[in-house]
Amino acid sequence: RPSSGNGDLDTVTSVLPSPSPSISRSHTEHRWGDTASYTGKKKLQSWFQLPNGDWEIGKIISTSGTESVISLPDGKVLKVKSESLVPANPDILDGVDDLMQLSYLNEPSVLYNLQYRYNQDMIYTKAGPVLVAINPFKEVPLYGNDYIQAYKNKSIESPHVYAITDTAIREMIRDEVNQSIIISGESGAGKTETAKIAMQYLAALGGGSGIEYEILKTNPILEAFGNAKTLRNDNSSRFGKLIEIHFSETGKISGAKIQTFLLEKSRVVQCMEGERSYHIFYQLCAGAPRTLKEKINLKSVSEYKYLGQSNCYSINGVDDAERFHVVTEALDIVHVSKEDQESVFAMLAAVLWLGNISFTVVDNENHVEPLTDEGLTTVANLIGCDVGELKLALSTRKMKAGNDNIIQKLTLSQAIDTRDALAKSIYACLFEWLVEQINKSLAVGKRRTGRSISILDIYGFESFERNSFEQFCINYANERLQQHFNRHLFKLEQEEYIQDGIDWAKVDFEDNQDCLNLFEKKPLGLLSLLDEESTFPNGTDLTFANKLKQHLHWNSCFRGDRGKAFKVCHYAGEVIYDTTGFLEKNRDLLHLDSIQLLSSCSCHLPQIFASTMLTQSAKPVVGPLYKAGGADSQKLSVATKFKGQLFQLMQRLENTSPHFIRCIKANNSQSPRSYEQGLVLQQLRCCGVLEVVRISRSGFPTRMSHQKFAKRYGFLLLESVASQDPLSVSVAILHQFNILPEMYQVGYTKLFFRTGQIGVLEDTRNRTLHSILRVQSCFRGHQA
Ligand code: AD9
Ligand code: MG
Repeated sequence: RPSSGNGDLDTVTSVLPSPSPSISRSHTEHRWGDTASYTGKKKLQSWFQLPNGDWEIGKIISTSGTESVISLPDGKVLKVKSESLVPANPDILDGVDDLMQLSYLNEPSVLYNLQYRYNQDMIYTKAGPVLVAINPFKEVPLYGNDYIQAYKNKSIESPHVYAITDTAIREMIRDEVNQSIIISGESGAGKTETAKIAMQYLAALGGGSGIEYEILKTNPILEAFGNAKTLRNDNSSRFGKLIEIHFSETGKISGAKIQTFLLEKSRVVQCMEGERSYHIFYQLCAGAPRTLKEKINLKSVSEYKYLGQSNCYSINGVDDAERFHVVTEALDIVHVSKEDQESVFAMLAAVLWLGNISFTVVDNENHVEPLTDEGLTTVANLIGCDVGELKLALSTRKMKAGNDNIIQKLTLSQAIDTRDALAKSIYACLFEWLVEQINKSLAVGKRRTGRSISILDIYGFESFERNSFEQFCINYANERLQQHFNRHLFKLEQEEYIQDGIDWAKVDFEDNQDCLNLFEKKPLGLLSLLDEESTFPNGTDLTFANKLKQHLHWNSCFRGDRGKAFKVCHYAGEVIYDTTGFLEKNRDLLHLDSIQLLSSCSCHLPQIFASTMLTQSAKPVVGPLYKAGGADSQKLSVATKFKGQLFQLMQRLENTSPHFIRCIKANNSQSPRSYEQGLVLQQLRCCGVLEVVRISRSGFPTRMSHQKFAKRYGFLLLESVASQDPLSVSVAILHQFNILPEMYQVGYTKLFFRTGQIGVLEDTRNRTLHSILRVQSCFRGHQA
């Protein structure tokens, strides 16, 4: 290993090309390997791609024509196309803790660096301003009080969630600006765990009043009600969450507020083979004491149709009964009374029993009625309504025809939809109500003079084989967040340029505004057209898809696809959406009859739910107002409501200083060892880490102070310069090497270079130093 001089002679002997150790220490300076000028240089380490897409490192032995011969670490020798080679970094840069320190900032180098660290349990790495966290899928010894203290005292500097959270606290206090920590990544990448780790740090530093304990206890509650086992993650959050933690002027936590987004309701009535519904159902069935069980007529999980359809009741290593106790304790701590808790459990039991209600045909037009059995009577009992009323609500619908009110009987599929819609609504309202209770308990005092740190744990970009309405909403949200991310980085860069008097106009940044326009433009955008079609009584998924194809070709991010499908070119890649179910999911109808049923119940939660549902409508609905088809057309569509929430969220985030954490999973098997390059690469792309790299490349990413530049390359000058000040020397060097004027800018203190420009200088420098060295050793040999 070279000693850390300033690129003096003694440093060049062991590594080529020699990165100046001072370069590798500054996070703003790097260069992007220029493939064209690089290929063919002998003995350099280089990446080449295997047929399976993985990258392998080798040394170039020789180059002839368009081909190069390279040797692999295992001794094998291979002939490859020179143009396919990508420069590798010198060994000295193995495992640097900020990707921006890499001399060559290309994909394989980024992948390798992350893997190198991951193999040693260094799961956190910086990419400039962004923290990359790779899910270890095992316990790593990086957390707890000792670490918290060490980060607090700054006795550890390696990248960590603690470090980024510490920065947020300091900046909040120093600049008096609210902060946000924005966590994103694929399902199972570690967002929720990361959010908890950040909360832990905040609680440790800002604790004292006791409220921090309450804040931490919201996690088991929200996870019980909003998380479920999926094929990707045993504890998958099925909602997005923003928690805003408030601090007093003295830097102590004074309260918090939670906002949730887009809970996946459909899971309550339906889930895939091998997945589960929300944890709380299983926890309740396993852990409820006998008296409670009797009171709410609770059976074991296998007796409930909603839970039985996916053939999965338990999670490896998880004791649902024990978790139930953790949840009830947490509910106590956030001041949900025992009485309210019992009401909550009664609602859960009602949802489960709703799923067991079955129907029987009552006439020759296939109209149905619910069977009066244990399911029906238990539900009526639990929500506090008359059995007859419940029966009616599940088998008929009041309609208005002209001036008359008529009663329409339901067919089996209509009745099942009505029943399931009721179950989903009860659950979703229950979830919202709980969040509201938690917020009441955590409420910040009226004199809210301090500042806040918000943590956003939200579903990352999703692209599956089949993408539906959920992916549509999630990816739209990510598109918005990506813009926020880009603009923030852009701003950071801008500030640095302006500070150094650099002509900012020469920097070209891409934006994803086109894609956002595709979603948001009125009246011809994806969301408007979806809402319009959702209100048409005769609208179907197919007519919706056709309308998109007819009206949206103005936007380059839109592509029609076969049948009911369409494609969107997102920043993270192209996604094909299948419109099947879009209209229904967007309308998310709950018939007025069901709302009226709930408001007539004697129990207080159903009444609260009914009034929430009514106030969430755009206009209050009274009586059987709706059109043929029974749609309560005044209700806000799901997409519109989501857009509103998202705008609110963005507005809040705009007023904060953001910190970004990108979670990555190294494999799809939740295993602690394997590192799949392709999978990691795709995520780096989707979560914008490669975008950070791209953004820094698109400006003048390499920066060096006048002094450093003059010192490093000054000895290469062929003619002496009249004035020896660093700026004059620097300019003379630039001229001698014919660096084109558009390739660099001279700032007040620094020189700014386009990607790869410094490579030429570095190569010449290395060659020159090498020959000097050879001459010296020759000379020494001579002397000896
Ligand atoms: V989802 O989009 O909500 O489905 P997340 O939230 O990204 O997803 P989560 O935080 O739930 O993923 O992490 C998944 C699992 O990875 C956890 O249950 C842990 O078993 C594991 N994990 C994640 N981060 C860590 C960590 N820092 N240390 C140890 C971890 N294990
Ligand atoms: Mg999660």
